[in-house]
Amino acid sequence: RTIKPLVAGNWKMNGLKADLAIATAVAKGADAPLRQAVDLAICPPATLLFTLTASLIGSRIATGGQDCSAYASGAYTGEVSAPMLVDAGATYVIVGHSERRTLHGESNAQVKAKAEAALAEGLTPIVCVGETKDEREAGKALAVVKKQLRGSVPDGATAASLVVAYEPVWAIGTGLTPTAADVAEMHEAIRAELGRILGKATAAGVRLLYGGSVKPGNAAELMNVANVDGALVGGASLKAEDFLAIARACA
Ligand code: G2H
Repeated sequence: RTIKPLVAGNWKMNGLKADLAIATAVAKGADAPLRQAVDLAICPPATLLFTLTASLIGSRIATGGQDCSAYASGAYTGEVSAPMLVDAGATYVIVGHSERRTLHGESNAQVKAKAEAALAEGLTPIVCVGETKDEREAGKALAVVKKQLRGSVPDGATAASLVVAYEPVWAIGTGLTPTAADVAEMHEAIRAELGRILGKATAAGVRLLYGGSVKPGNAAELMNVANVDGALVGGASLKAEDFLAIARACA
């Protein structure tokens, strides 16, 4: 591998104080060789971010938010801003997850504005893209994802300050995954499209994560696909052992 992989856990709307123990168990299980080979991050709900980050000091495991506002502060009830995530200790923030795009109607332009708000604060946005089942069956998967990239990749991103996650909507939380060949085709297309948007040299270093039903049982196959530089893990990140097994599959 020329790019150090990133395995990020997306806890989604799961996690109470008692679940801080999951992060502690991940930190305990992530030995030095694993941490040297793979960057690890946990994205808990915002309520746990400060405490969870503090509990990981010294572990070199990063944390992230699951979303951020496009605005830094102001009258936006219920929103969490990028400066707030930084203040709570975050390094990353997921933007444009399909659950935000679908359940909250977020457009590419909004996702881009959020990613730019993150970059402005020194946070690394994890920009999510992915096609629906209907779009894949209609043969439109590549076109849909390229359009999402053109609309939502932030201006001014560098290789180190941007992560892109390919999450086919039909694979999220369903136990279904694309074939290795489909992932390879998509990730190659994403790298090429990023090259057109950001320039080839930058695109070559951007980490491209696969997400959608990554489990210990399928991680090795998915993580060995060309242009897959890690994973965005939902359900399996709520079990320390499973999350660590997926990280080891990237090492
Ligand atoms: C996709 C993924 C994490 P899961 O949403 O972002 O979730 O691994 O549960 O499919």
